Amino acid sequence: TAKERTFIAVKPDGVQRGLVSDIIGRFERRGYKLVGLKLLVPSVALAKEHYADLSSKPFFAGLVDYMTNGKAPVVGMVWEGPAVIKQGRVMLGATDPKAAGPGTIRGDYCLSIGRNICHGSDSAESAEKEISLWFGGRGEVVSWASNNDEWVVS
Ligand code: YYY
Ligand code: MG
Repeated sequence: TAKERTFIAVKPDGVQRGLVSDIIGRFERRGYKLVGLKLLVPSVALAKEHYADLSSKPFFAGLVDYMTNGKAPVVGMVWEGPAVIKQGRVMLGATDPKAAGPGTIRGDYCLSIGRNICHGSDSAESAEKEISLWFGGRGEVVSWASNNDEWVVS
């Protein structure tokens, strides 16, 4: 639906490399609406919960350290619009950047699965879980009417 929401994050390598504006810009220009935005070094508990499905994987400890060690923060976002969960994943590109096509964020800017610069929810269930995990506080996700709405969605 037009009100579908997803959680998109720029990971520490994306922040360190100065790719925040590009990644935000791609979603903005597509016509999606920014309804949540924050910069933070996530706690270990938050990162572990965010990646709970991967806790048995050999790369889990390294993944949590990379996200939480504070060498750079994470930019967490909530984007809203038609099919944004699926299209957000398409815009990110394949998890392994070596398989990501040109025109995708990962295909354009990175080379290694362990430094793939961005995150996007992979389903309605994970979007709901991740938005409430990263944006717990009252008013942190903002519903607003864009003047572009009638020109983007009909
Ligand atoms: O959702 P997505 O980020 O595309 O991939 P996931 O399978 O959920 O894995 C999360 C995260 O873990 C991935 O973005 C990089 C890292 N990772 C890794 O370092 N090595 C792997 N073999 C698989 C995933
Ligand atoms: Mg995932």
